Amino acid sequence: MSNQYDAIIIGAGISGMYQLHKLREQGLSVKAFETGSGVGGAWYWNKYPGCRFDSESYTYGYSWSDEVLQEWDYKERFAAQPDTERYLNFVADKYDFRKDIQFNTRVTKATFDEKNSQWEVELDDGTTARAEILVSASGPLNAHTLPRIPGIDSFKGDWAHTARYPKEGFGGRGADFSGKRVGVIGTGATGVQVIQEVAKTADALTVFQLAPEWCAPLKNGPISPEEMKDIKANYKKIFAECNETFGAFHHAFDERSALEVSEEEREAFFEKKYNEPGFGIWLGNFHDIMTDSKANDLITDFIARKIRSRVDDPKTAENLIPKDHGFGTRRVPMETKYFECYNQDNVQLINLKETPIEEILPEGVKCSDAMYDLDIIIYATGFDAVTGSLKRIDITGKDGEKLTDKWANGPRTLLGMQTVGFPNLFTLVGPHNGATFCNIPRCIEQNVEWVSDTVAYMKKNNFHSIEPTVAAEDAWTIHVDETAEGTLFPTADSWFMGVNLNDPTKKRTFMLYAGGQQNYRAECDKVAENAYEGFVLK
Ligand code: NA7
Repeated sequence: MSNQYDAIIIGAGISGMYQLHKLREQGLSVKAFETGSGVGGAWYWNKYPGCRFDSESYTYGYSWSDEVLQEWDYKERFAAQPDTERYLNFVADKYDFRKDIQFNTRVTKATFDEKNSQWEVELDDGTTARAEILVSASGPLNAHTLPRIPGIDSFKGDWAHTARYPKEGFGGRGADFSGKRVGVIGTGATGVQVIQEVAKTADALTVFQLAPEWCAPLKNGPISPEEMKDIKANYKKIFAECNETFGAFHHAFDERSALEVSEEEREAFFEKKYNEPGFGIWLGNFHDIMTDSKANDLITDFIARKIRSRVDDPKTAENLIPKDHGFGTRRVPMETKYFECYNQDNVQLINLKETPIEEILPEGVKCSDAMYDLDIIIYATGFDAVTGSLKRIDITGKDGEKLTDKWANGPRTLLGMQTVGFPNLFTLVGPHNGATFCNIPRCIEQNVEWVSDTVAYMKKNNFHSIEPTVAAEDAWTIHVDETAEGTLFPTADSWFMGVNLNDPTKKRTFMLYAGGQQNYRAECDKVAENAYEGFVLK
């Protein structure tokens, strides 16, 4: 059986839901297919203890619905996962999204039918569906990766990757780990959130750390009803301010160089930023900390001193200080008393660079020097970032070309929205896209609106196919790489750089657009204003 639509959307997270809304507004027949049983994407899947925003809550929601803005109250400056999942369900209910979403359904295959200029998707229930427009809204951090450790399946206790953590916790105990010996593998943004939560109740928590991160304080706190009232009156201004900054966060880089101010002034500024809520220490710092290695050395040294001052045992402190990359060149995990966890008797840190994991046994984790018996293992080992969720679908474009083959040496795109040979396929928050390094809903709205306007333009002008030119794709791909070279990001291995030690086939290449979301937005607008220059419309 084949179901015919004007557009098919893969995924019903923040981007999929808004894309559904915008295309439905145009009177198109639209269907979204979602693997999960509910809406929310990342906020549906990531139910691990301690999961919450690093973006200020009131900058994160959809800006397109005044009703939602006025009806939803945030209780915390950085909302926890259950609140965000509730919020996204509230929006889905209000706009009756569910009637056009088929849940519990994975898109396994997508094939372009050149003759009819249509995509046919195959679903894991054995059915197919067709549409002229195919929008992937499958998320940049969705395809989770487990470590390649011998014996991983032999563990007899409870275990989960953070992105598939059981909703009710192990044994229905939520975040109560009393009486349990817990191991956490991975210390990125997720691992840090998990560790500080598990440390509160576990009898014993063993952290298996491959590489420490430059974490900084989140400074979460409540939002009072009065503050919320004020926020509601100022949403327009808040979103406009976000849209003026590099990453669409409510933090803008300081125009001064870290090198031009006196030592006292610099130290006082770093201290102020360290004590402010959110990403200000990273994205509201001196503008050159991300582009000039001398400026970066100064903030790196400041954060190292902070870690030393917060961790009692000097050897543990040194193990928690990154030695191979500067502050901010990888994603900065935001923490709440994270470093103080290591001063507790129930928490121990294992430096896997010194004593690597050899295997996982039924009783726990065996490192080169010792065996750690465990009841629970939590894998916070990250994702096949940005391209992973696309790679897991067997996507075939013109002339039988596979997307995985085309991107075998790294993605090639125009604006991170489309790739040559795959007409009418739009990749929201895809590789090379300005939305991927961003306070994500702010940039998702830009992505979705651009795609919606493009589809409307096609309909109005009776075009049935859109695809980049090879020259425009080459130019954008080179621009993405050159823009990254102007920053310090390529100096570190990270998921920004496509590095994932659990997937050795992945090439080291910059996956995002580092030119700032304002510039990205301007580039997209310019293309549309110039009748989609760089694209072939037929
Ligand atoms: P990340 O940031 O990719 O972190 C994964 C962590 O897991 C990181 O510390 C890895 O060390 C570690 N890891 C990965 N594989 C292994 C193995 N095999 N053994 C031990 N440790 C391992 O994922 P997160 O979920 O924390 O965050 C992803 C994004 O979600 C984050 O940036 C936010 O934007 C939201 P490594 O770094 O590879 O040395």
